[in-house]
Order: sequence, then C-alpha cells, then structure tokens
Amino acid sequence: MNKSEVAHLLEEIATLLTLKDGSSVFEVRAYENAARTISSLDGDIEQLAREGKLKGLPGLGPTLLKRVDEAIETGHIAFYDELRTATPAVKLEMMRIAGVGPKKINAIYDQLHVNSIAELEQACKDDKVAHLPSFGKKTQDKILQGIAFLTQHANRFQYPVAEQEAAQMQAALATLPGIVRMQVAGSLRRKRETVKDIDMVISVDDNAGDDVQNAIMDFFTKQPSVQAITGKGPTKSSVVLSSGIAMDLRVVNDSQFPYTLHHFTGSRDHHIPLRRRAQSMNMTMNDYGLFKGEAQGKGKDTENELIPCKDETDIYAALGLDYIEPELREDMGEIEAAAQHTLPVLVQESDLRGVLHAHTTWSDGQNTLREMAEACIEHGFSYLGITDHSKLAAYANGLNEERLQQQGEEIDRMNEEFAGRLRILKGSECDILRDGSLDYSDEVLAGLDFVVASIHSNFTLSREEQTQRMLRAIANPNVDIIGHPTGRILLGRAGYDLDMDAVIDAAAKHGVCIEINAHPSRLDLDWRLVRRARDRGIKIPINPDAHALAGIDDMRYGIAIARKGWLRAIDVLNTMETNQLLEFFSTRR
Ligand code: DGT
Ligand code: CA
Ligand code: ZN
Repeated sequence: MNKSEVAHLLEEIATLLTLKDGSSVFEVRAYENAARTISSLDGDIEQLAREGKLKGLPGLGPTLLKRVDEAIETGHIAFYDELRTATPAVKLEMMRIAGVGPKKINAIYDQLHVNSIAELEQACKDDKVAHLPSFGKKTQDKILQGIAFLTQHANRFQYPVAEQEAAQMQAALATLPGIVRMQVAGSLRRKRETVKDIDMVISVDDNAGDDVQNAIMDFFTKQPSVQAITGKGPTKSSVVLSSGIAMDLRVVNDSQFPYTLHHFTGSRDHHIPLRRRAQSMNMTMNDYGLFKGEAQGKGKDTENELIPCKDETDIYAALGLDYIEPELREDMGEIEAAAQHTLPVLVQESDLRGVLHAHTTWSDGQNTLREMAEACIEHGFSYLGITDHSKLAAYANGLNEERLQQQGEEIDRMNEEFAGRLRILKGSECDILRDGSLDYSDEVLAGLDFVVASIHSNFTLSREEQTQRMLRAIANPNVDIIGHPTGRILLGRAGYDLDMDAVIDAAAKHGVCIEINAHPSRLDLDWRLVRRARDRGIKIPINPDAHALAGIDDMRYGIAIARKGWLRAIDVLNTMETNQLLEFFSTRR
C-alpha cells in the first residue's frame, strides 16, 4: 500500500466511527490526524516503516502505528473490516447522498428507522425529515435533490472504468482466430463522461460459418471478468463484468460491419437528423444499413438495394458528408458542418506542450516538485505550471505567503538546473473566497507567472450569490484561469448553482481562460459548455489537476472532452509553445 491508500483507509475508519453509535470524537480525530500525517509524508511509506521512522510522528501513537503497520504489511486493516460489517448498509448508502454527513445519517437512522434510500425518500415526502430536530424543510429538500441525483445516475460508470474493462476484453478477444474487425461502439466510443454499458462490434468473414461466431461468443462469456451472462446467441451476447458494468457484444459479417458499427456508435440524437437527411436524398438508413429508395416494410425485409460501404467514411460520403468523428456525433450541428466541409480539425494529445495545473508535496500532492518536473520532461513537455493550494485550504496543506515565496525560490533553482529542458512556472490554485475576493493579496498574485482561481468552499450559496462571487474573481486582473468551474463530481454531486452564461460572458470579456479539468471524476467544464466558451473566443487549457505523477496522464480524458467540445489545437491554451505562453500570460496580466 502506498501512503495515499493507507491515508484513505484511515479516513474511512474515521467515517465509519462517526457512523457508529457512541464512538468518541477523540477516537475519530485520532484517525483523521493520522491520515493527515501519512498523506503529507515525504518519501516512500514502506521504506519509512522499515527504518522505524514512522514512530513518534504527530498522530501516530502506539495504536495508530499498529494499524498503519498492519496496512503496509497485509494490505488491509482488520478493524476497518469489522467496522464495515457492523455498519448498517443503509447508513453507507446514505453517505452517497450529497450534503448528508454522518451526524444527519445517525439522526435519520435512529429516529426514523429507515432501512433503505427508498424509505428515506418516502420519509422526506411525508415531511418527517423536516421535523427532526435541527433539520428543517430546506435540509429535507436538499436530501430529496440528492436522492434524485443518485437515482438519475444509478448504473452509470465513469469513463475510465468502462475503458479499462473494454480494453481488457478487447485484448483477450484479439487472440482469437476468425475476427476480421473489432471496435468499441456506443457512448464509450463517443467518449462520453459517463457510460451506461460497453457496446462492442466484431466482424467475421462473410463465408465463415456459425461455428466461428459461436466460438467467439463462448470465449467471450467465459472470460474471467464475466460475473453473469444475461444473454447468449451467435450474433448478440450480453454479460455483466466485475466492475458491475454490462457489456453487449455483437458479431456480424464483415460486409455488414460498417453499418452495425455506425448504428451502435450512435448517438440516437445524431441518427435522427442523419436519417432525415437520407430520406431527403431518397435513401433509407436503418439498423441494418443504408439503402437506395424509400423504406418499404421494416428492417431486414426491405427489398431496397444496399449502398455498398466499406467503412463509416463511405456511409457519410454516400450522404454527401465529410467523415464525422465519433466524439462529435451528438447532434450539435455536426451534420450541417460536415455538409459544408467546415468540421473542425480536432485537437489531439500530441498537440499538448505542457501542464498547467499540478500539485506537489508543498500542498496536497503525492510527489515532489522535482519528481513532477522530471516526469514532465519524460513526457516530452516543455513546461510545468505549479499550482499548489493557497493558505485558506488548510485541509490541503495550503501555502501561506512565506511558503509560497520559498517554493518560488526552489522553482528558480530548478529552472536553472533544467534550463533548455523544462520551464517551471510559478503559479497557484488560489481559493476564491466567499465574497469573490482571492486568498492572496494582489501584490502576491502579481508576483506569480499565472494564477488558477477555484472555488473549494461555500458550495451552497444561492445562484445569484455564487454567480456574483465567480464574476468578481473573473474580473480580478490577476486571475488567468478558472479551475474546475462548476465543481461537479461525476456521479457524485451536481456543480454549484451558477449562471454559466454569465460566467462565460465575463470570462470572454476579461480574457480569462476556463479550464477543462481532466480528472475523470470532474471533466469540468462540461463539453457542451466548452463549445459555447470556444465560440466566445475563450482559450481553454486542458489541465490534469495532477496530485501525483500518474495524474499527468489524465490529460487524455481532457482531450476527449475538448474534442467533444469541437476544440481545435489553437483553442487550447497549453498547445502553445513556452515563449508564446509566457507572452500570453504577461500581456494579459
Ligand atoms: P449509454 O447510455 O452510455 O450506454 O449510451 P449509448 O449511446 O451507448 O446507448 P446504448 O448503449 O443504449 O445504445 C448504443 C447505440 O445504439 C446508441 O448510441 C444508438 C443505438 N441505438 C440503441 N437503441 C436505439 C434506438 O432505439 N434507436 C436508434 N436510432 N438507435 C439506437
Ligand atoms: Ca452503451
Ligand atoms: Zn481544486
């Protein structure tokens, strides 16, 4: 276990303790303190443990030290498992409702005796929750909203979960003989931020017999990651994989492949105007292909002549359209643009020249400044913008002015050392305070190369107040980039209540950038708004918000969202070369 895993486990214990009847605040605090100590350790935790260097650290008394040693040696903590078993399942489920913490959960559980989220929902509707001491109508409404959010997103998965399961399955299937083409389809191919299920299409030779298809389906349904088989046939099989995500596999003849792939790539919303276009050109597009003439009867029974297409490019060409990338197939004007040959050349990962939002051990990052810098050099990047948290962010070990100054000196030294290989920029992820002012003075901010301003507190202000707060930050001449602008956590919580039209207007007016936070649980700015921001001329950095070396790789999720938002390389701030970027920041500041 590495230190963040150990710290996380300790935090989980603290949470479970607060959910337990009659646990002491001191015990809870002991686990929280130990978690904090562990996550801000310098160096490898296993090595520190071996050398006996964990002993005597703040928060690591004999009991906590024992737990930490157990975690490092065995990969779990028995006390955690005990607590987890002893905690009623409904309490854990309630933890997933945004805005509901252990205190409220205990009150609800003890006084209303609810045993499921559905029962809690009913209790809210019966107005019982509002009448619990210190709850009230407002809290009850918030809980109902939180439950609605959960049900709306139930059974969806974050993109990387689906991607990983699909890649593993694809690698396994690739070893089979008889497969001509294989491609992921559905929302995963369109790179949606969340995915309901994995759709995959495979083709076999037109002359291959049923036994080839059956062999593929046998192999598919017997994979170790398959937890349940929900359907099995020679052309379609459905399973549930270990992460809980469902997967549909379709096997077709190779001549059928382009049409099937296109159909199952979707989206439905893209297909509606596409089918209308086909009709207006005296063609018919349905689940089975693209045909000459108007539809007669349904599906396979059609006697119309198939228009031969060897791939999707041919399908679009037959409709008089340029090829439309899967990311763009969302009915956002792509069909008109494809007809007029005005589709954008979309940004690619190889266009990125550097990283502009990264944390280090100076605040809540897992790796040192040097480690982050070396990783960037290894990735072939030209610059690294360091943005540790500001002083208000005590929970994230935020930097006061003195430590920010010291960090600046370390950056100066490293820039000398790395000259010609990497330019490190002095930045900050500076908190936007409740009133829209920033967590450092103008003088301090003006001394930095660039500033990312983010909201990390007071999530529940009214729409009016929250918007004014954000607008004030945008109007601050020292702010260059707005970080994770809506604060949403995918499948976790909706963003703060903001008038995003007003935010985009203000950013355009002040020349402030809005980031795509590439962390797969954020992907914030949302791609629909990315498109709107781009149309207003706003430069959009793709920021990994890296808290460890591995976080740098998250930029590819940001690229997917940028592409869904129609961004070209010139729309993305960190495709600029170093000099151009420094020039950009210095002229706008
Ligand atoms: P999701 O919810 O993340 O799984 O999103 P998709 O787009 O992968 O949706 P899914 O798996 O239900 O279907 C995959 C594709 O198949 C979808 O994008 C378009 C196509 N499709 C499925 N059902 C229909 C339908 O009733 N009409 C049309 N036109 N297309 C459909
Ligand atoms: Ca799907
Ligand atoms: Zn942040």
